[in-house]
Amino acid sequence: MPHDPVDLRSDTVTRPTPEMRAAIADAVVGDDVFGDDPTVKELEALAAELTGKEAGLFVPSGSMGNEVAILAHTRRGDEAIIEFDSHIYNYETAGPAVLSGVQLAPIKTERGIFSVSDIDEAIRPDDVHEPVTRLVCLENTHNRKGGIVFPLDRMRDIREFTLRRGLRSHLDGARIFNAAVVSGIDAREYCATCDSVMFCLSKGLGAPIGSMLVGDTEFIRLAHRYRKLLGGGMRQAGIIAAAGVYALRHNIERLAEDHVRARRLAEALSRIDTIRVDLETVQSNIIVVDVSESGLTVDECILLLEQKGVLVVPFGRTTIRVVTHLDIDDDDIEKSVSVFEKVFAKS
Ligand code: TLP
Repeated sequence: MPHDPVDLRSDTVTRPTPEMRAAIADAVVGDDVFGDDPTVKELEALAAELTGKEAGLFVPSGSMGNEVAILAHTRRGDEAIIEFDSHIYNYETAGPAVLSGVQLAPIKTERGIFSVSDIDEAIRPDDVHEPVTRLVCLENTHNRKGGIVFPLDRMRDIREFTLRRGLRSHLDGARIFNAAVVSGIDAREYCATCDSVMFCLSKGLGAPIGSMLVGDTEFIRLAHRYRKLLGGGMRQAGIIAAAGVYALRHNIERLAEDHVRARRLAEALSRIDTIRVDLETVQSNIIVVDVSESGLTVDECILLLEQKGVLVVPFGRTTIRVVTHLDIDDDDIEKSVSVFEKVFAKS
């Protein structure tokens, strides 16, 4: 019998554990569009509490959470300042342009962390020819930059600046609990630096479906309307919210295990001569591997790794991404190291 492959494509691939499935089976449900689902309400209250915000909204996906936030913060013709390699700019199928009529002003950075002066330079003057700068979006941890943590003091500086300049701010915190666990800083501290935060239940936290949007009561009231507009009003959603409640109660602290395994794997990969890993960026559960010196294309690398039982994804023209998560154990790390060593051995 061939073994299951080691699936390092994303932390989205986790499957609910028997305990989480039991929580799903026992969920008390109602029609959430009527506001009747107690489990959804419990999840929204718990998300608000853990992020230090007034209110929460359960959304089907992280992308919908980000797009609902942009709809709620902006008007057509506005501009939002954002990092060049961010998820919103690269992977949400031009959602801000299509849904909000908002233009993005991307800032290029080396490691995903921009500064107050970067924002200052990107702000538009009050000129009839130009869009109105309305919103700043941050991402923490930063996916394409290898799971790097946006430092809290930098986020606080940005908060002080955006408030002073009358700008709104949104945090794509799909993996904000990874950032909190890496740094030992309460997620509330990070979330206090932005008006709204989206975080995912369906990534490292191990739930099958769903993300949360949190912010003040007025923002969430508006977001609720936009979620409905996008078709995100769900009925007996307590079935999936129960997995989210379980994830928030049981799976936050254990993210540290994913980080230790990612670090171990990254260090082993960095010792292979034909590939490159920037160990500085390996702070959480994501590793970006540069294969440009391997003599193989990204597609060839992926195929060879897959044939030997390790799944990864392409992540640019010369890089692949490797992600640790709840379903990856120490044996999987050992197996992955030996497969990478074979595939990338100098011929
Ligand atoms: N990221 C996915 C892919 O879409 C790339 C992944 O495998 O990492 N923000 C960030 C920072 C994300 O990484 C993702 C998903 C999202 C938002 C969107 O979440 P979903 O997939 O639930 O829409």
